[in-house]
Amino acid sequence: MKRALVTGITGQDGRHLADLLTAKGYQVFGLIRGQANPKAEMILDENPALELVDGDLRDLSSLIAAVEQVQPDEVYNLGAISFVQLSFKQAELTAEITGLGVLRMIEAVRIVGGTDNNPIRFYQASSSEMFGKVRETPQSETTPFHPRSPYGVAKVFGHYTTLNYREAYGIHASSGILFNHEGPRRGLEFVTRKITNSLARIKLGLQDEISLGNLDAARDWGYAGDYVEAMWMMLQQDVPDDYVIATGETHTIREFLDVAFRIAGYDSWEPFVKHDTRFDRPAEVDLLMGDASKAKAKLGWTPKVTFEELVRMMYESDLAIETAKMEQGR
Ligand code: NAP
Ligand code: G4F
Repeated sequence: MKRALVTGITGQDGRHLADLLTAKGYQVFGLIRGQANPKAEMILDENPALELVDGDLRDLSSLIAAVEQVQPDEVYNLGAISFVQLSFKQAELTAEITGLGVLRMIEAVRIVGGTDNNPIRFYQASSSEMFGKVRETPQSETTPFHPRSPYGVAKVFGHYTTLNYREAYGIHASSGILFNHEGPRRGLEFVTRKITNSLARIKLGLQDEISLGNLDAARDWGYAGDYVEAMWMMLQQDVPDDYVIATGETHTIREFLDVAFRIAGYDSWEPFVKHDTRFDRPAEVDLLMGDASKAKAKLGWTPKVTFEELVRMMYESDLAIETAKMEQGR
């Protein structure tokens, strides 16, 4: 039975990856931080086969202890402050966790190492935010980086740290440059889930409007369940490498609103959306669109869920959640 250690286990991707690896017969260990992390119960209910191990990406000795305890075949480093807007307000903490956290996690892998004939394989959750003010469209593995947020800057550090440990120490370390991926488990702070959840509440008469920032930014949005498969595929390759994972399609926030409100049975979203400058960013990433042809050729990976299917899945899930809450009087 293969053993995997996943950081960021309580996050959207950690939960999808735990399900995928468990279904593949892995024993999955999730790194959990804090004294009594409120999300621990929820993820254990969701996946009872999961085991939790204490640790924090700010604390190297806790990471070494976790790797020693688990003796993993594969480590997936998904833990981060992942909300770009928060990274502008807490830049130092973002550098500490999203940036230096990668160095600590891969250093723990280097120190513990695994056995000579079974060295630990490492996956780093890199991001399309690294492309920032994009130099070309679509963006591929060879597109230069120009990050536009403390989060993007920290991810560039983590990305090059992964590459450096691969070259310097021969670690089987791969980096997935993932474009935005969403789904019903997406945090409510991100724009897609904020829209589908607010829309469900509008439909049920619980809310009147949605306050949003820049509606003109365009993103390459895929489904998180498809994207965690690519993470696993990268670690099954003989040779570690970096891969862009994306759908190759881009849509603005306006287009997301068009599709979501149409699915919910409205002719127009304009009467329900108001602009709130609190959601504008000091520097914006205007357009992301990925070229995942390397992942298709080498990993055999392609996305399955379409943009419309994704929006529908998220809206229907939020409608069911909000209806259940309403019926329970919450
Ligand atoms: P997410 O839902 O925000 O989850 C972040 C996870 O990081 C949570 O489990 C959180 O744990 C954990 N974490 C935060 N600080 C930590 C610390 N000090 N020590 C250990 N763990 C810590 O993010 P996601 O959407 O699943 O994304 C997973 C990874 O992929 C992140 O690195 C993100 O930056 C990257 N990424 C995401 C996307 C995307 O579109 N989703 C695209 C490209 C890259 P708590 O619950 O305890 O806070
Ligand atoms: O949903 P977002 O917050 O995602 P963003 O900034 O693209 O970052 C996500 O994807 C990255 C991959 O490219 C990940 F690395 C990162 O961890 C995260 O998962 O914002 C998307 C767009 C932005 O242009 C933002 O300005 O939506 C715009 N937006 C407009 N109004 C808003 C809002 N974003 C949020 N969160 N909330 C708003 O009210």
